[in-house]
Amino acid sequence: MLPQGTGTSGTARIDNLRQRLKLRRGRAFLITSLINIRYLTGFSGSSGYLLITGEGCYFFTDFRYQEQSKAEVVSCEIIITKKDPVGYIIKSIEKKGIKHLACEDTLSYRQFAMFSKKFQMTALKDTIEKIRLIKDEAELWHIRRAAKRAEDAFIGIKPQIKAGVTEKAVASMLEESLTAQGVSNMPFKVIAASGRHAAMPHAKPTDKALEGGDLLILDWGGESDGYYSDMTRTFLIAGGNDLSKKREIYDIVRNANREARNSVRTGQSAAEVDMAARRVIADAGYGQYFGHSTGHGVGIEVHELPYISAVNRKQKLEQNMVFTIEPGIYIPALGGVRIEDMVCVTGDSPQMITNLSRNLEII
Ligand SMILES: [Mn+2]
Repeated sequence: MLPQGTGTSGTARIDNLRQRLKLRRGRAFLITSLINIRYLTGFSGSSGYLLITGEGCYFFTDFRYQEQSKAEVVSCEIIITKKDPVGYIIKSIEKKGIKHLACEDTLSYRQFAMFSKKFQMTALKDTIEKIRLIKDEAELWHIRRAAKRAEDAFIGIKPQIKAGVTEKAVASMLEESLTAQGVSNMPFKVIAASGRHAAMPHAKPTDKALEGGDLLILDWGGESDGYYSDMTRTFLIAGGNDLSKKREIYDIVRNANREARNSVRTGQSAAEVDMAARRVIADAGYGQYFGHSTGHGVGIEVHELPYISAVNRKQKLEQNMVFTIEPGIYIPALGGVRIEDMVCVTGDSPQMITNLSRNLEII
């Protein structure tokens, strides 16, 4: 199923990390984020610590994961901890002659305090997250498959979305359809927001039935082997009258989405992509109704680097970064529109990961 020779091995990722860290004797990096541990080693369990030294790589877990870690963890020595894993790990790190220990800045304060008693500590921010920014071919393959599953899941239930059906029913149909497509772990609960609820970017589905003239925002994601996708489409429910403002904001958001996608190229800043979308909406007079940033990275987390926001001037886009473009306009009482796509940065124009039509559909 996977393309061959794609460089997805944990060895390559750990080597890459070690090169960046330039660990000297007596120094090590302790990784505690399970998501980063999964990225580096393949371990998918719920308890583990990863220690990288200049020479070696050590994965600590407890007896529950003895067999699983043997099957999953590549290129690390596996150490099964006894009771009190942190105490055990501290002793083991001391034995290696480590004096300076770097940790991730997400380490809990309680554990930070325990390690601080024995080691000189440094907290590192986003070290592995920055490596995760650039997707390799195997990762892109899974992200594309996740998006395909999400689109197929939607196409399967689309005929059943119509006036009279509740938001909750739409959301649960789509979730069942995602499961049927092979999605085993949804990135988030499906958002189905209609009518005035569509003015809330992250509304929870309710018992409200879809009514003629409602804008319906559907935001959903797929998954493939731990990699996620994320997309949003907005529909108009057939019926109702005086739809001119709804059509107007739809066209503006669609133009903003297109302008932002057209601005994606290697070397461009994330802030410029945000501005490309924001300019269209502000020029049309709706700037105050677009209160969130334009996008976010997607991979083994559904929200990860890079953040496509106006403040992210220093983040330059590079080949094989994957993120969303999701401008929106939300007007209290009227409703809202969001059109969210996923792109992969490629040279001067991005490759689209999501492909469902962006034309206004009346259903
Ligand atoms: Mn999103």
